[in-house]
Amino acid sequence: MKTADFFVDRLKAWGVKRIFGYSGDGINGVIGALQRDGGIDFIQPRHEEMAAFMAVAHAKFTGDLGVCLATGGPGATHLITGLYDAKLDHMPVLAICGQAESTVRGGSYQQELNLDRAFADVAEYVQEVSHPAQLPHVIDRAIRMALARRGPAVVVLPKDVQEQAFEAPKRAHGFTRSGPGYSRPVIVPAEADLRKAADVLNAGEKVAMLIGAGAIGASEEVISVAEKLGAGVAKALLGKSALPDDLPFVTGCIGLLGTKPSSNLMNGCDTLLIVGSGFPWSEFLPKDGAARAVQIDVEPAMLSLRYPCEVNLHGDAAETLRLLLPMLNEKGREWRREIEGWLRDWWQTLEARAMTSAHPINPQRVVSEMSLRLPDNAIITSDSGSCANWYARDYRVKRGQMASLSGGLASMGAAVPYAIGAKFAHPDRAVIALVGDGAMQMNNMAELITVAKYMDRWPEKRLVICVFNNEDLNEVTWEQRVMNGNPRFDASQDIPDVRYSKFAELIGLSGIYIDNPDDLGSAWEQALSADRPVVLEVKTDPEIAPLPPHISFKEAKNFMFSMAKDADAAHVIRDTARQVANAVLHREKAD
Ligand SMILES: Cc1ncc(C[n+]2csc(CCOP(=O)(O)OP(=O)(O)O)c2C)c(N)n1
Ligand SMILES: [Mg+2]
Repeated sequence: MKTADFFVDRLKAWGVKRIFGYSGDGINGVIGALQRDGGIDFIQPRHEEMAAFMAVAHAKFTGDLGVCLATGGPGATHLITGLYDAKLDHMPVLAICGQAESTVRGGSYQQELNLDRAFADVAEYVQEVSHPAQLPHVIDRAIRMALARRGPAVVVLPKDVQEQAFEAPKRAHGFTRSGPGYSRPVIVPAEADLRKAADVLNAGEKVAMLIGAGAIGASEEVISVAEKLGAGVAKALLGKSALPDDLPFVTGCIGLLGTKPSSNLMNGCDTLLIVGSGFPWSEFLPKDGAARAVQIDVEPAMLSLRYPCEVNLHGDAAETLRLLLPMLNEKGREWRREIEGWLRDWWQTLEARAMTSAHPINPQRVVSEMSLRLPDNAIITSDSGSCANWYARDYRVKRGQMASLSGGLASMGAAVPYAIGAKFAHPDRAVIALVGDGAMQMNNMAELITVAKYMDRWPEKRLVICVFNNEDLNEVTWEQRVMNGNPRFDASQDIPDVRYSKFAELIGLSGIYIDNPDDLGSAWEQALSADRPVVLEVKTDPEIAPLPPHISFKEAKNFMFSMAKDADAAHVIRDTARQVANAVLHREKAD
C-alpha cells in the first residue's frame, strides 16, 4: 500500500465522501489513490480558491467537514482566500496540498514554497509530512482540530512521500500512534452562572436579543426565550437563516446592511442577550451602560467582545437557552407591541423603497420579487457587493430555508461556488445565488462552467444565478461617495458590460435577460420552473443607494432623486452624500 492509498483510506474512516480539488503534479500521488479507490467523489472547479469556497459551503450547509485539495506552489496559494473564509466564519475545512519532493525541500525548486509558513496564520493546524509513518497522526490531528476548533487545517504531502510504501508507526521510541474519531461535546454553563444570567434578564423590561450563526440550529430555543421575555430579536448577517422573518418580533438584520427596527431595538432596550454572534459593528449595539447584557457563545474568545456583558456564558446556544428558559419570568407585552409596530412600518418602507422606479430596474425589487416566490426549502447565497444589502433586507427568510455568504471575510467571488457546494450537499433543493457583475467577472462566471459540468447529477434542477448588471463596483462606489465624500472614480469603478445570460446559453445553461421591472415577476417564475440552471441577468440601476437603516423613506426618496438628476455633477454627489451622512450621524447623536 502506498502512503497516498493509506491517506485515502483514512479520509474515508473519517467519513469524507467528497473532495473539491484541482490536480497538479505535486498532488498526483493522492489523485491516483483517489482514482484507485473510487469511494470519494472528486469535484473539479475552475480554480483552487473556488474549491476552498465550495468546501466552506459544504461545511456551512451540512455541519460536517469540508475538504479541498490542490497541488503545491500556485495551487496551494490559490486556496488561501477560501481558507480565510473558513477561518473567519468558523467552519471546519481540511485542505490537502501537494509539495515538491522532500529531497529538494529548501532548495528553491520549482513550485516549492514553504507551505507550513504560508498557511501558518490561516490554519488551526498545518503540517508537512516527511515520512509515511508520520501520516496517521498528522491527518487525524488535522481533521480533529478542524472540527473541534471550527477552522481550516492543512496537510502538506511531498510528491515522493505520496508514492512511498506506507509504514505504520511502530510501538517504539520515535513513533506515535493515533486513531480517527471526534465527538463534539455539548458545552453548558454552570447552574449558578445560568441563575446570574436569568437574574439580569428577569430584571429588565425591554429585552433585545442579537443572534448570529451560532444560533442556527437553535431556532426553537431562541423563539421560546424571546416569547417569554417579550423580546425583539435582531440578526447578524450570518445568522439570517437562524430565525424566519415572518415572526412578529424578528427585526431582521442589524448594522449598515440592517433594518431600522433592529436599530430601534438596540437603541431602546434596557437588557441585551447576545447568542452566538461576533457581529463586528459595535456602534449598532446599545450605548455603554444603557443595557445590562448577557452573552452566550460556544467560542469563549467571542464573549464580551463587542459590548461589555455582565454575565458571559460559555456554552452551546440551544442547550444553554434550554436550561435558561425555566429560570426566566414571563414579561408583559408593551415592549413587544412597540416592536411589532416598528416592523409593520418597516415592511411598508421596504416595499416602498423596492417599488421606487429606477433606471432601468431597482435592485431591491429584484430580491423582494424573488423572496415572494422561493420554494420553502431553498438555499440562498449572496456575493459581497450591493446585493448583500438587498439579501440582508429584502429577502424575507422562511422557516426551512438556508442562506449564507462570505461573512467575516466578505470576499467577492463566493456566491456561485457556495451555490455549487450547496447543490452537492443538497441535490434535492433549489439554490439561488445573488451576484454582482464585478463578482461575476472576477470568478463566478468561470464557475458557471462547473455548473454546466455537473448539472446532470442534480435531481432537483433549479439553480438560479441572479446577476445584477449595473456596470459598476457599486457597493464601493457608494462607500467612496458616502464615507470618503469622493465622486465616482470611473477608472476604478467601471465594469464592462457583458451579456451573462448569453454566456450561460453558450455553455448549455438557460439565460434570461431583463431590463423592464414589469418582467421581474415572470422572469423569476420562469427561472424557478426551468429544467436546468439559469442565469437571470437583470439590468439594475447603480444609483439606488444601499442606504443605512436610519434614513427615512422621505429622505431616501429625495436622496435618490437628486442622485439620479445630478449623477454627472461630482460636487452634487459629494454634497448630497455628505448631507445624508450628516443626517444619519445627527440622528444617531440625537438618539
Ligand atoms: C476579493 C475582494 N476584492 C474587493 C472587495 C471590495 N469590494 C466589496 S464589494 C465590491 C464591489 C462589488 O461589485 P459588484 O460585484 O459589481 O456588485 P455591486 O456592488 O455592483 O452590486 C468590492 C470591490 C472585496 N470585498 N473582495
Ligand atoms: Mg456591479
